[in-house]
Amino acid sequence: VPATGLLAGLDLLQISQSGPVTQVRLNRPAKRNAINDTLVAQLHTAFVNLPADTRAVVVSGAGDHFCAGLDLSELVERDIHGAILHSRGWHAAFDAVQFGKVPVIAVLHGAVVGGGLELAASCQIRVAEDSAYFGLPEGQRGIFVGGGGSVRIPRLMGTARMTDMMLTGRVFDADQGERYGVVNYRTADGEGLAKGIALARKIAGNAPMTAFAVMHALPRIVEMGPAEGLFTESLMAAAASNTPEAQDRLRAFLEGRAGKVVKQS
Ligand code: 1HE
Repeated sequence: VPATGLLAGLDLLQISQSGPVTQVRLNRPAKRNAINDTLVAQLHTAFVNLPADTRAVVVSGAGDHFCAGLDLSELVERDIHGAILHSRGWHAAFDAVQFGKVPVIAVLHGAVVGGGLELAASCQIRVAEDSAYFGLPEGQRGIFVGGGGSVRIPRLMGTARMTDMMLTGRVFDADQGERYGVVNYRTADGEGLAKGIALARKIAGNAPMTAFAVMHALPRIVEMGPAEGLFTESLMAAAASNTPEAQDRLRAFLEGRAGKVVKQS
């Protein structure tokens, strides 16, 4: 069903809900979903105002490309202070994606470049169709990443690969994206959304507290020293296992009512 209220008023996004899964589609295909000030603000608004019963989000792009990155027509005429504030606005929006209420799956096709790759890197899981390709044309445009790319992208593909992309304009295809840690799942063209929704439904079937811990505790723990990380892990584990849902799930397994772990092809 289409979104209502505040979310329905976001004209550069197409937001719809199917049970626990909310879909957020960048909807500016004539400009290849380039992210202008309005779109970044609408992404921020959408992610802090997700419907209360949403348990997972799927982000995708309308048209032939996921996202062409920053809207270059808006880059002109910003002084240094304005440029810092602009970048900080992207940080706030993409933080709302990464550290919001529920996990986010990006479904990628066509160009996933510049700020589009920064948005994809803010999501917890990335699905790429055959057509997807990854670039950081900031180098060619005479600018630098400003949407969190220097923090998030090296954590996926490594600093050396990102440096190469930015210095030489190297573009990676979907297979390289998978090999280099950017892409979790690969599909044929036209099948990414179904895969993303299936994954979102799996996530929605798990305990929300576990999903929250994975989203919020894990990326922070990996940045900590080992002693702080282990201590934080213990606190998070204690909180997660003391929820009624965890107790129910543990009992269900012990009574033979829950699925076993099975090998997947
Ligand atoms: C745009 C943008 C854009 C398309 N800003 N208008 N990003 C880039 O450097 C990527 C620039 N875009 C491209 O390389 C290509 O457009 C694509 C490979 C993404 C798609 O190619 P194609 O042939 O399908 O489309 P097109 O004909 O190039 O573009 C269609 C229209 O979208 C055209 O406008 P029109 O009015 O002439 O129809 C393009 O001008 C427009 N368009 N991309 C503005 N990016 C927080 S810092 C982040 C820094 C960055 O992201 S830098 C990377 C910017």
